[in-house]
Amino acid sequence: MEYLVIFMLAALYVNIPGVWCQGVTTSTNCPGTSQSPGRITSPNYPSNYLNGQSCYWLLTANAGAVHLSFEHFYTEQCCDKVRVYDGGSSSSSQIDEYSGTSIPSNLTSSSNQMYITFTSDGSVVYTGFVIKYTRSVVRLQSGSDSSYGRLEVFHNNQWGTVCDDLWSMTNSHVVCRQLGF
Ligand SMILES: [Ca+2]
Repeated sequence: MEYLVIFMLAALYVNIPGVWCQGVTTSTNCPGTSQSPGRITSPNYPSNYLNGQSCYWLLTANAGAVHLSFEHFYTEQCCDKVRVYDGGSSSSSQIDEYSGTSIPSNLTSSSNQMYITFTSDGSVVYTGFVIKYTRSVVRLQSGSDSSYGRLEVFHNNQWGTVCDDLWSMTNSHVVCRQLGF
């Protein structure tokens, strides 16, 4: 009986592979924009951001990758831009640049860091954006776009590919949901 109880307690603390976990730290030069865990916003959100903003956010996962999903997006199309970089600074490779009203698709970094910037010009302001972030232990690599690629899993401190023996559509659906599709 004692063994059973110990086993059950141990099971509660086992890290189930493939679930989303917290474990991402943020640093920013724009105070108040990462006030709740797992979420960053444009300055003043839900009110309009200000003119002349130049913000950055550095997201660092303790292991694995950083996954972003955009919940809200409204900036001036021509002139107020969010840029996302696949790494720890603006000299890392730029994944894309976003402005306007379309919600960008989900993104996963290839290392454990993601760098985001927001700049606004001297006129016309809107509500800006809300981005949710999580640590991810799965990622797609070498695909032609963000929804296609070779599946990799973070395990024992390194990324590895997944053996496709016995791989099923159900497995694919689970991974797709984990990646936010
Ligand atoms: Ca503007």
